[in-house]
Amino acid sequence: MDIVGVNKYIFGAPIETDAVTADIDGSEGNVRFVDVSDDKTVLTCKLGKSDKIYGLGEAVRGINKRGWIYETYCTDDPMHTETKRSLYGAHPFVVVDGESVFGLFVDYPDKIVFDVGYTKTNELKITVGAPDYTLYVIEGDTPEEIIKRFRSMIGQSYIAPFWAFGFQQSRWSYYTSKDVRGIIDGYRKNGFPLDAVYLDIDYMEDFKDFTVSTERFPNFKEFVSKVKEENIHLVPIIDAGVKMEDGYCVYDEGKQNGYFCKDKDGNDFIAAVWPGKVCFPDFLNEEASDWFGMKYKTLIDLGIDGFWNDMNEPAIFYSEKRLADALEKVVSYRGKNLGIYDFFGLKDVVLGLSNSYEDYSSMYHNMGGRKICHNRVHNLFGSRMTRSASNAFRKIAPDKNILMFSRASYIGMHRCSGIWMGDNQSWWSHIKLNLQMLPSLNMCGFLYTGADMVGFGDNCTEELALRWLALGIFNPLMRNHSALGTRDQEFFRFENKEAFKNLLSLRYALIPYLYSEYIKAVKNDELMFRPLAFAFRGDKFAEACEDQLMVGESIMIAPVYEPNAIGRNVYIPEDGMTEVRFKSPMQYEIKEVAKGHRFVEIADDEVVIYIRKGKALPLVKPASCTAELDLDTVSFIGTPDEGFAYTLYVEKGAENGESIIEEKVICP
Ligand code: MIG
Repeated sequence: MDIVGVNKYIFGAPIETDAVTADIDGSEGNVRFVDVSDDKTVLTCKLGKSDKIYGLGEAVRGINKRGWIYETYCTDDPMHTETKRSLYGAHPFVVVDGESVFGLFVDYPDKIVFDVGYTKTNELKITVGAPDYTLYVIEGDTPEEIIKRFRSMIGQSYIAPFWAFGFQQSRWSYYTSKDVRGIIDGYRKNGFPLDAVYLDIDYMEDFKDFTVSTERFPNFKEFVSKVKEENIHLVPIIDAGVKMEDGYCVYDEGKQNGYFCKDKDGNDFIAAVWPGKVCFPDFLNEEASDWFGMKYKTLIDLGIDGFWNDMNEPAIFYSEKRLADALEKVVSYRGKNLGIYDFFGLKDVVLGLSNSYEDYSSMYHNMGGRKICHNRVHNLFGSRMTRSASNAFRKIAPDKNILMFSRASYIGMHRCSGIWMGDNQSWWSHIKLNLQMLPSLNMCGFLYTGADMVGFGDNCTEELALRWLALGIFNPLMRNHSALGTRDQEFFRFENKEAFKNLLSLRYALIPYLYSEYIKAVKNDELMFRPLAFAFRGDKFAEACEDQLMVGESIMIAPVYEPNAIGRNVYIPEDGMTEVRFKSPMQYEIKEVAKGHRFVEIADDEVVIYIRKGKALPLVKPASCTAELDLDTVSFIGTPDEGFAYTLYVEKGAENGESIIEEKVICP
């Protein structure tokens, strides 16, 4: 592929990551922005007072990333407070939008620090741990042009199966097939739509990957096919760690063939996660990776057609060695009169057991015969796990497009999988974080994504659930998921059933639009969720807007994300937008609105959206699942220009493991 406007600079001896698929000639040496004092500084660059920085994918804070310090480092951390520097995915791509406009992709699979006006308010500084990386400087007139160029460098984004645009219900955990049955009935009997139910770690036998508890899920194959007849897909979780247990075939095969990560002496590296002691498949080793991928066949043969890969940063509760050291240290405190610093020291010993840098430093990979310390390739681990599965799916079931999404990720993985936004909380601020992360992830190629709706950790309220749902219906991955021990939050459990049912039905009415806009974003290397700053360049209010989004070509959303609100301030960026106030897909009011700021009353059982002037929004008759959506029922709302035509994408089966997609042009 011919990519113009990209300059590639190779420093030292970078590790091959596969993030970039385009052939781009590289040169060694200095870049024009570079003003570096040492070889670990990728660059420093001055920022004008109003320059904006976009990108960084999965991260806390706003769409404009300015004013914080971020680290791209796959991290298992369920507390997504605004002071965190990294989350589960590592997406080292930024766009500087100011007097000069340019994009930067630092291809380097260990930690990179992006100091975006934190240490010095007027400076962007990027540093790496070792001077072995590839820097791409991407030119373009606008952020969107740069993003498009970047996306064309890294290859086309993953296309999820159509059914995965349906509503999906999850919880840690539905323990038995009876529990799952109860969830399906809860939705179906109340007339709520549903397409999938998730199986979290407790479906397994002792947390062993690719096993199913025969006690809790007897006749699993029959059960899967029974619920499939009701148009429900079951989506099991797969964890990165393989339980150490002689006689468990995945462990035995991995051990015999040397497929696990090693310690410095060449023995299998042993950590502890859910099953107790585990070994990690060496996903950086092609042969081991191919082997693990084919293991998904066990579940695919039972009728499973969707998976989520978890704990693949990889998350480590503790390692044998560190636990031994820690216990020794703890014992050393015995009998001491603990001063306050000793006391904190003691606490740190225990708190520091999980996900420790020392553990990652003592784990080794075999990359094409080279022994590579995990530290150097940390951010590739989860991506390679997921790629191993996706490569295998094509061999195992080429006639299906199997759903796949992962928790950890690096750029490049967007070609074979989606991601979810990890363990958020039932907090009001996390509705906004969900909104802000969507465009940032799109910039980095991740289009099939969504947050755990209504919040994973902590207890939600009915009001929070309704408000979150009003944004959730636009997430491509629309999944309600919650943590062990939290309040039940399946939508049929709440009091105002009618409201939940209406909002869920609205999602189904919107699916053909959302799916089509998603496919367009994939095919054209564009954003499905655009900041107003991109759509209305030069308008200072649009450029500062952090809580509204353009979704596809026709609409703008402005959800409520505060408790006890009667509505919110909305910025209307252009004249002639159509405000649509939905009570249900069938019941809505329309009015034309003029450019400017306005307070819009929005009740918690309503969704208000805005259709762009000259555009129209296709809606279909809602159904109880995606399989029953009838595209012949499309109708349009809005004020389409004369000659307006809408390009609809429709999935027609699968081939080579990918959806076959048909294009249909329809007119209002
Ligand atoms: O340590 O499998 O992000 O979605 O429910 C927690 C249990 C492990 C973390 C995942 C979450 C999942 C949970 N897992």
